[in-house]
Amino acid sequence: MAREIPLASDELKKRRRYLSKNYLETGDMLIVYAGTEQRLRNGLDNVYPFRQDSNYYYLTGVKESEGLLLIVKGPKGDAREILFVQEKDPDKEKWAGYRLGKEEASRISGIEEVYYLSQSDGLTAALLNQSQRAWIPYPYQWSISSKSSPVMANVQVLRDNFPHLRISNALDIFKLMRTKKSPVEIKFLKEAVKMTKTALHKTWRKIKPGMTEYQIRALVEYEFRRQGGDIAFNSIVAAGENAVVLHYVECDKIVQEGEMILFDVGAEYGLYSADISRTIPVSGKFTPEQLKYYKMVLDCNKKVIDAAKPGKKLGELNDIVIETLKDALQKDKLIEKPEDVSRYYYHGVSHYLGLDTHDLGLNRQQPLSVNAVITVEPGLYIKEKKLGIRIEDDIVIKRNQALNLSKSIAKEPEEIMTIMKK
Ligand SMILES: [Mn+2]
Repeated sequence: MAREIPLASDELKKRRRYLSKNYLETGDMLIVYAGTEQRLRNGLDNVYPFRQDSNYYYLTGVKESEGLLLIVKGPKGDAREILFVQEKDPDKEKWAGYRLGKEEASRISGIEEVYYLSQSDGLTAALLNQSQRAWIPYPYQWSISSKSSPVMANVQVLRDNFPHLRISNALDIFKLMRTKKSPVEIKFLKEAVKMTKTALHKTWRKIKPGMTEYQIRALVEYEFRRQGGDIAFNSIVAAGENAVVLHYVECDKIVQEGEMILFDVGAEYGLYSADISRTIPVSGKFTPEQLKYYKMVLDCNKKVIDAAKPGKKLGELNDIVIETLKDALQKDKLIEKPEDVSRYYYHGVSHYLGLDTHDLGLNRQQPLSVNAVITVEPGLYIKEKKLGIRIEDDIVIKRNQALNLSKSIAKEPEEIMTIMKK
């Protein structure tokens, strides 16, 4: 990741200070783990790819497996920040890679009190004994069967060993903070979107009938990596009727002349995710029927971007799509009753975007705030016509109007046809 600019420790300090000042009370302690520990595949020595926990990264800027962040709010309103990281170990580093060590982790995060993990149990227990409340992020939705997850195991350890503690879900804090993006975060998102644009436009020029979906996906992902980016989520390249499956990932079909291909892909840059959908004709030309439905979706996409302002709710934005499609599809005679629109459009139009593709954020009935970043992704899925269309942009909510980060990724039919001709 040669191109990645590290987060400035000033910004990280500001985030931690804001969090402890606004959300922690005296006697509170925040606990954030670096992520799920490196997990072995089938008990052998091959591990699953590690992804830093977004909240840990958001507060520390540290990219390394294991590790633990504690913030303890003291009696005078002061906040003690402690970071534990993996011990330097020249032998292990020869096999599994470089470890930051205390000095480097301190320099990146701006946290002065950094220790090795071997010291974490004793100090953490002592601090928990003095605290009244522990804030720890854990999934909102979990069932009995997900109790085996490492995060829930940690929550259970807290409950069993420190029964005096009140345990609160720190996601309630992170969702408020992470909803509003800073200029640095928007810069990262812009870069991720730019990489995605290059990947899509370059790939479209190479598409020919007879290729497979996975070959086309490989071209997109090659471009992400060539530019120093990563793959933010399982890329969707779905031709013909595969495009009506929202999270289609098999990608094993041969694409045919006359079909459309739906791309829902995103590069990740500095752990920030782009999320872009475009739908293009395999042969480089739309049929009149494809164009008719494509324009309905494009109309929805533009109406929602125009309407996206501070104070609007995601639920209201989705209503715009439903109303627009109800009218259009009734005129088209594809549906008789307005409520039948749900046969052809069956997801929400927006979600928050950031360190996670489906980012933490406020719920659908809470108003949008300035500097929130959301997707706008209306779709139309007509299985009987073997046609699925989605057009998705990534936008920043500004004071008066939305800033469309993906404005320059072609979505007008003429623009798409021009790119594909080259
Ligand atoms: Mn999306």
